[in-house]
Formats: sequence, structure tokens, C-alpha cells
Amino acid sequence: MRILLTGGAGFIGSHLVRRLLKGSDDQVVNLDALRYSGNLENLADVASHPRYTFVHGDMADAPLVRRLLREHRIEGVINCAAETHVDRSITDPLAFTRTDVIGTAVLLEEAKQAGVRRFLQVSTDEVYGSVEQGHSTEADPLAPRSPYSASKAGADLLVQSYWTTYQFPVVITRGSNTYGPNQYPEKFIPLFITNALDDQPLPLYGDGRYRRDWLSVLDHCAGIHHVFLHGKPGEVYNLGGGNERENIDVARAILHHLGKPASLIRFVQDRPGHDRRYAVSCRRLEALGWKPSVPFEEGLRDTVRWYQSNEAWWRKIKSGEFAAYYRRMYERR
Ligand code: NAD
Ligand code: TDX
Repeated sequence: MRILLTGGAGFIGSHLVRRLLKGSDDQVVNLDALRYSGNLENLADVASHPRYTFVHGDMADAPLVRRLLREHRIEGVINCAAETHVDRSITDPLAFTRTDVIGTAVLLEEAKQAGVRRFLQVSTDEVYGSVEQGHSTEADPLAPRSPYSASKAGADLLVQSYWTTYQFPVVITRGSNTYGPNQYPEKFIPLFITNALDDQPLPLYGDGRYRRDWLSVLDHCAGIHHVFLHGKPGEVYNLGGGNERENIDVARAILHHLGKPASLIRFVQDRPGHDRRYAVSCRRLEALGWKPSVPFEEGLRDTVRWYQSNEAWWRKIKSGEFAAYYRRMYERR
């Protein structure tokens, strides 16, 4: 299939490009605005692949999207691009409305007008809000609580409305917290690994007992690909790792893998509106034939090793824009 993927230079997107190119005859056009987390080094190994094209641009740019859909005779769209970090959404919420809501709206409308056969929206379990007990199912109401998750929920509602109103064949995946190589080090796991490697404090928010369900990026991409190929039009699919852990336990495991002391853990001021727990039921996607395959302990150990062996990748990031961000976010905590 000829696929337009947005956000392919980011963390999940770059793994997805590699997955789509492997073992199929898909053509992949990657449209990425190269915002702070977009990094072409993530794709160095596939840059000259004959079935891959990179386009530097914004998915909210309607004429550009229209031209790409036409010139490449695109049959399927996967929307992976977004502003993705909850802490940044607290200090700069409008950037999230612009990209996650307006950007998705433009892409969706252009894809419909071009007669695209498949549109997959990469969403998140955060749209269900904080889940005190049990597991969210796809039928649960959306109850987002941060500007990030509210923007993602807005996009989901728009995408679903295109099925209801136009029978435009959309599918949505709602993935849980994802980890693995090439994740921008603002996120919890890569931040804690790289800080620990430098013997810097690990800033644990609040009491550290918030719970997340960790999903390997390989499993996340396999799930997205599976839904893209086999999902029922108009349907939403939750995608979780089945690895629910308290943050403090993940922090301890990272320190253990690196042989660093627990004294590096620093309890800091909590994130405003911090969601206590996310947990999704994946029965629907399992019935469709997907299940996660990477045990968390193995996946975390391999991720720690990747950051240990790829210092040049993250060192460059942490000494650039990130350094000012880190001071802004953490010095006052
Ligand atoms: P990321 O921040 O690493 O990558 C986002 C990419 O989108 C970057 O390459 C960036 O340059 C690009 N981008 C941003 N705005 C753009 C625009 N207007 N036009 C084109 N490209 C643009 O994010 P990620 O963690 O890889 O997340 C990818 C997707 O998966 C997002 O939709 C996110 O909401 C979703 N998701 C992420 C997680 C997670 O834990 N990381 C979990 C569930 C869902
Ligand atoms: O410095 C930190 N200290 C800390 O205790 C950071 C950055 C995070 N945390 C906590 C907050 C969360 O409870 O760790 C947990 C994970 O935090 P993040 O990595 O920021 O992820 P989260 O807020 O759960 O959102 C992530 O999962 C769903 C992604 O960033 C989203 O893009 C995705 O949709």
C-alpha cells in the first residue's frame, strides 16, 4: 500500500517506518515538521530505502498535504504526529491544540477529499482520564484531564465523527505508556536512565506511586500495524502492555540495571493534575489477533543498554534545547 505517515521522525513513528518497510511492499511517505522531538538520526538506517520518502512539513499545511496525497497516490494515512509531552502541555497548551486538534482536522479532511481508503489515528490511553479501579474499555466515556490528553481526545472525536457522518474508513488505536530506544529524554524512562548514567538526581513526582502500564515500542508498532491492516472501520482499539507498575518501582529497576544507588531518587513537587493511574482492557485487539510479546523486565533492560551504548544520540539532545527546558521545568520543583 502507498502510505502517508505523519510524525515518522519521532520516537514511535521512526520504529513504525522501519516496521512498515520490513517484509512488505508498502511505500512510505514520512511527513514530519521536525519539531524538537523529531530527529532524522532515528531513521539513518532507512534514509535511502527505495520505498521510503521523507518530506519536511507540517500536517496542518492543507495545500502541502493535498499535493502529497495526489503526487504519491496515497491509499492509507497513519497519523502519528503530535505534541506529546504532558508537562509541556501544562506550560504551552495552545501548541497542543494547534498540532493535535487542528493538524489532525486538516489531515483528516484532506484524506477524505482525496478518497484515501484507510485512516489510522494514533491515540493514547490518557483520553480515558485517571482510572482508579479496573480497566478502561473502548466504550468508556472520554475524561481527559491535561491539555495534552484533552487535545488528543478532541482529535479522536473528530476522527470518529468522520466515520459517523461520511463513512470515511477510520480506525483509532489508544496505546499505553511506551518505552524503548530513541525516545526523547523528556519522558520518564529515558530521563531517568540518562540522568542516572550522569549520576544526576532522578526527579520523582509526588509520592512516586503513580501507576502506568508500560508497552514496548515494538509491541506498540506491531499493534498499530495490525489495526491498520485488520481493524474494523469506525472502531477504536486499546493497546496496552499488561505491565502495570508504580513509578518508584520503575526508577528502582533502572538504578538496579545500572548499578547506581537508590539515593539518586529525589522526590520533587508533583505535576499539576497528575493522573494517578492508566489501565486499559485490550480484549478487542486480542480478539483481532494481537497481543504484546515483550516482557517489561527484558524490554527495560534492553532499553537501558541501548541508552548506555548510544550516548552520542542522547548527549547531543540533552545539551541542546533540552538543557533550557530541563532548567525551566525542574529547577523550581
Ligand atoms: P514524539 O514526540 O517522539 O514524536 C512526535 C513527532 O511528530 C515528531 O517527530 C515531531 O517532529 C512530529 N510533529 C509534531 N508536530 C507535527 C506537525 N504539525 N506536522 C508534522 N509532524 C509533526 O512522540 P511519540 O512518543 O513518538 O508519539 C507518537 C504518537 O503516539 C503521538 O500521537 C502520541 O500521542 C502517541 N502516543 C504516545 C505514547 C508514548 O508513551 N510515547 C503512548 C500512546 C500514544
Ligand atoms: O520527571 C518525571 N518524573 C516523574 O515522576 C517525569 C517526566 C515523569 N514522572 C512521572 C509522571 C507519570 O506518572 O512518570 C510517569 C510517566 O510520565 P511521562 O513519561 O511524562 O508519561 P505520561 O505523562 O504518563 O504520558 C505518556 O504516556 C502516554 C506519554 O508522554 C504520552 O505521549 C502518551 O500518550
